[in-house]
Amino acid sequence: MKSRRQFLKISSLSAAGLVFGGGLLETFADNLLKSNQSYFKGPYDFTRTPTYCEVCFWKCAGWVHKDENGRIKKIIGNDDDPNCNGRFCPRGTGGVGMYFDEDRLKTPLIRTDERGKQSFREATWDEAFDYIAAKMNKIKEEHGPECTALFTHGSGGKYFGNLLKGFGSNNIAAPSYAQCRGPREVAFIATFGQGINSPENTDIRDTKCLVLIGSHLGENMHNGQVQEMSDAIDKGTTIITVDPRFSTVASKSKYWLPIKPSTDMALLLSWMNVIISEGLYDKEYIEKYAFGFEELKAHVQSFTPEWAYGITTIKPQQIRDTAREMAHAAPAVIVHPGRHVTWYGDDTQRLRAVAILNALLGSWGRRGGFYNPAKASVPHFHLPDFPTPNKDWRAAMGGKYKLADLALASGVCEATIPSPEMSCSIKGWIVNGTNLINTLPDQKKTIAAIQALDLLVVVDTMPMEITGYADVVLPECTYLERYDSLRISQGRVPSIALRMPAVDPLYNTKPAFWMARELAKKLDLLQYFPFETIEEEIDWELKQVGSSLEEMQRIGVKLMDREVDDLYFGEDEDVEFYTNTGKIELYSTALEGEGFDPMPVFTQHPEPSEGFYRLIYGRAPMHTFSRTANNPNLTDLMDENTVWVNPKVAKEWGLKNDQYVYLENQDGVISDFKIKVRVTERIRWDSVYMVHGFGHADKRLTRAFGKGVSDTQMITNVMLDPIMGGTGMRGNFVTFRFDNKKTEV
Ligand SMILES: Nc1nc2c(c(=O)[nH]1)N[C@H]1C(S)=C(S)[C@@H](COP(=O)(O)OP(=O)(O)OC[C@H]3O[C@@H](n4cnc5c(=O)[nH]c(N)nc54)[C@H](O)[C@@H]3O)O[C@H]1N2
Ligand SMILES: Nc1nc2c(c(=O)[nH]1)N[C@H]1C(S)=C(S)[C@@H](COP(=O)(O)OP(=O)(O)OC[C@H]3O[C@@H](n4cnc5c(=O)[nH]c(N)nc54)[C@H](O)[C@@H]3O)O[C@H]1N2
Ligand code: SF4
Ligand SMILES: [Mo]
Repeated sequence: MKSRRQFLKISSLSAAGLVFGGGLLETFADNLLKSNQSYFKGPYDFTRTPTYCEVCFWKCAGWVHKDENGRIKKIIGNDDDPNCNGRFCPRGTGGVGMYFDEDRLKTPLIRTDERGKQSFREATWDEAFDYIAAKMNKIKEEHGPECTALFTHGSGGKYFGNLLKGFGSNNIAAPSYAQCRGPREVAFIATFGQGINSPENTDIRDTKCLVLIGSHLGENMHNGQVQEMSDAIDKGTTIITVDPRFSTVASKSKYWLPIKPSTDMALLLSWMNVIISEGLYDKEYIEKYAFGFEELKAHVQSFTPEWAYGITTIKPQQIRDTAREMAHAAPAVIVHPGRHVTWYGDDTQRLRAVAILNALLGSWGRRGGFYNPAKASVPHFHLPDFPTPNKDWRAAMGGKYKLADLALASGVCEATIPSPEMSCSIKGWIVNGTNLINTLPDQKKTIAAIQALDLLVVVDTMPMEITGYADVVLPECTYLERYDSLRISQGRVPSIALRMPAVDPLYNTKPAFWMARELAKKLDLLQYFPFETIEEEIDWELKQVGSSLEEMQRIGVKLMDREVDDLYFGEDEDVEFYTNTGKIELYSTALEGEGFDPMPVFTQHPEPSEGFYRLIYGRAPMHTFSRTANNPNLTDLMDENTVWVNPKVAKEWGLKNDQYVYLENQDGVISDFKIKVRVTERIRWDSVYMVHGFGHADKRLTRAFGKGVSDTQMITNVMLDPIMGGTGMRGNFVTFRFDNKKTEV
């Protein structure tokens, strides 16, 4: 294997061998200008360039530092950035590994054998774009432009999005909705008329009581929240953790409620029962702002802690104590809405229960509860109108899921599989920055959709599983080698952050902006790309808000003023909520209007049968999904996942710590690879736990291939949320095997 030092020699930057500073600065800038047409405006300190992190979607802003030879040394947080306060998490610090990873995609590829076989030939960019444009035009002629779709997660989405919209389709979806936070957004919009979004508007900094229901902050390393939580813990804030697993944060909590998985709704309803029956709710707040209190009161009357005990296994006294603890802290209390909430199919209703509980405690709009976030309004250059598509994914799905406020990645996938009910199924996908094979549950379905396509284009930095199915692979340079659209985050203070290249792209890789624009040329859509370079576009945008590219290159992050001083509700303020009634809807008229329960009800979910255990999953602090699975810096810290098994279960099966086993799920799917057993009291006996993002099946990922088990492979039962189409993934059960031979039937 090449050492990193040797590897770096290929970079034109270090090949230039320049020592910069002083008089050499301009030569250096000239060189950069020639080599990648960067739009640098000097003079400034080239040893430190601004970026925002692409390792997860918290998008912390930081500085990339280089040594005197122009080699990347480290990334550190930008002190002015509210998302990170100058500190990166371990993944962000290890992000440079994405640049150094010698398994990266290096040049455009065109498939030579059937999909999934991973056989490609190298191609020029021009050939690749010609191929794509010809196929897209053919789809347009034969089926209409709306039979194309974009899946995207991460920065380049804006440009591929404009390309697709200009082409005539608005099937644009991200797995961060129907596989992640979708139910939360729909539930909070139904209740408060406003979603949570990202970064979450939880006022953890000033909270007195933080309730985490399956949200595993600390392992979920979303930076700002984790920092605020750890400060809060130091200040003695009460933490209540509800988790079938003794998570890292459970160990810092005053109360750990090891709930029986899938029964959270019962706990939430009984908390409401205690808070209402003991008169602990915020009467003034409810009186002034809420709609449907009497209905809710009647609805939860029978959901006593004794009732919930039988379902959740949480003792009635603990339910009462924790409810009182929350009420005592109110309104500086947060019943945290979580983020990855697609669990059991009734997720929108569970998150409605979370929202209602917050309303009863009066925490929405209050200090230490949920603040009102602000976002910088940065004008975009006015583009010509996009053509109106004849239909979209929703129409293809028969108009279901009216309350979903964004497209469903799983819905677009579904609309690709030809079926008699569908007049046109989707024929072409562009997939940017999302490894759909490991991201969408029910891999068989994802692959069936892919096999029905006329065109699959994948834009990625790594040879992830999804690239193995592509007709054309377009290698993007990493975030350290490119500009991207500005980061415009919501927060207490509106902020913008710049990402610019710290170094030239290695190999024959290019940024998304360039790819989308080159494709636009081939498709005659250049009117949607009025700027020749992204630098010009960013500079134009920045100038509309009194900044410039040159300023942002120097400072990286700019804080703006809030337009109105409305972080919290004022004393006795009249507030109108964006709901049908203009009130906080404890009783949801929107859900009722669509034929759903206006107040959350408890549903009993299937339990594992004898010898099977519920598969639950989560995050490790040093990895982000499969994004980091092959990152040399982070695999050094953790290179495989383990399966957590309760000692009682281990004894029954004769399992020992560190022993490798295969898993088999309820549908007879056996894991491709084996996984190490971790025997621990920290998991309930009815469940097993693993970290998502491992068990990679693409051999081109030399560090990640075959390491651990992919939870996605085991998730074949999808519990669909009838309200918004979220894909509940925790209704899968696994058992242990000592080989992976398929039993003959
Ligand atoms: N089984 C299971 N499924 C899940 C989850 C789970 O916990 N378990 N979690 C769900 C959640 S919460 C979410 S948000 C989604 C996330 O789903 P995804 O966003 O699809 O996550 P990844 O699998 O990391 O895929 C990211 C892809 O982007 C590529 N990439 C990284 N950097 C760049 C870049 O700069 N440019 C380009 N073009 N590509 C890049 C990576 O190589 C990788 O192929 O998954 C959901 N699906
Ligand atoms: N390090 C790191 N941090 C990340 C990410 C990452 O990949 N790596 N991804 C980010 C993203 S996109 C997201 S969406 C978030 C997701 O992070 P969160 O929203 O915090 O968590 P989840 O993945 O929903 O939940 C995981 C926890 O739920 C518990 N759990 C399982 N079943 C149940 C149940 O029935 N009831 C209850 N109460 N708990 C249960 C598990 O034991 C585990 O502790 O993390 C974000 N932060
Ligand atoms: S939380 Fe960590 S990985 Fe995510 S953007 Fe921030 S530094 Fe990067
Ligand atoms: Mo997510």
